[in-house]
Amino acid sequence: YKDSEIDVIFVLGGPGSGKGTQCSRLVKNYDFVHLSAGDLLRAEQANPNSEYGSLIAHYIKEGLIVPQEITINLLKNAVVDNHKNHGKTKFLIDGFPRKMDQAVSFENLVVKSKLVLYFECPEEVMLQRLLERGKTSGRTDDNLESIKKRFRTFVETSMPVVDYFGKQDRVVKVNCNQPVEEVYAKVVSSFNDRGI
Ligand code: UP5
Ligand code: MG
Repeated sequence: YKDSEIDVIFVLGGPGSGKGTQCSRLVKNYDFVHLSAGDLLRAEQANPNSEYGSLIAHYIKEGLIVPQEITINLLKNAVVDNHKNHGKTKFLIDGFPRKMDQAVSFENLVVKSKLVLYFECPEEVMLQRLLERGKTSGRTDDNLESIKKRFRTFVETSMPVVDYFGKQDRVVKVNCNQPVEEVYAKVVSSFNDRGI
């Protein structure tokens, strides 16, 4: 896609920082399509016809990044489908890219992101949220052991992506250790500032 054809916003932040929560709020007030890379991977994993089911299950439980070809393909198909068949032009891509190779490939293969929203949150806060959610989420990675691995992957592998975009002045950082409504208000005002 050309930059002018579709708008993509990457939504990044540690596990449990509130990416999904804020994206759900945003789609109510803006004409965005919300694409969560994690949700797409979980759906692919649950598809009995997929050849990647057991591979994805393993990576998610271990808090590791699934090989980029799989994730980029799922995202690209979702963007193209929404654009071609539903005329959608604005996308929130939640939880992606979380490794440098993905960032470079996606921007080369699909489109350059207009903005990166980064939710900053202390680990203790994210840990409490995820343990609480784990009581009912059914997610195989919402347990202490997997959560620790996810935190580690975030620090070692995903933060360099945020820093890379930061150096290009494309990141809006939002402190998300606050009630959902307050975080949301900050997101909206940062969008207003940037004419989104
Ligand atoms: N909550 C949210 N905001 C709150 C607030 N302001 N105050 C109080 N509570 C708040 O929120 C988490 C919980 O916190 C919820 O219970 C919520 O109510 C509460 P949520 O909005 O779900 O946070 P989110 O950041 O979306 O957390 P999530 O667990 O989804 O983040 P992850 O990044 O860990 O999960 P994701 O689904 O993106 O990825 C899962 C795995 O998939 C990865 O670990 C990886 O193995 C794999 N993956 C890849 O391999 N490649 C990819 O590109 C993407 C994923
Ligand atoms: Mg999420």
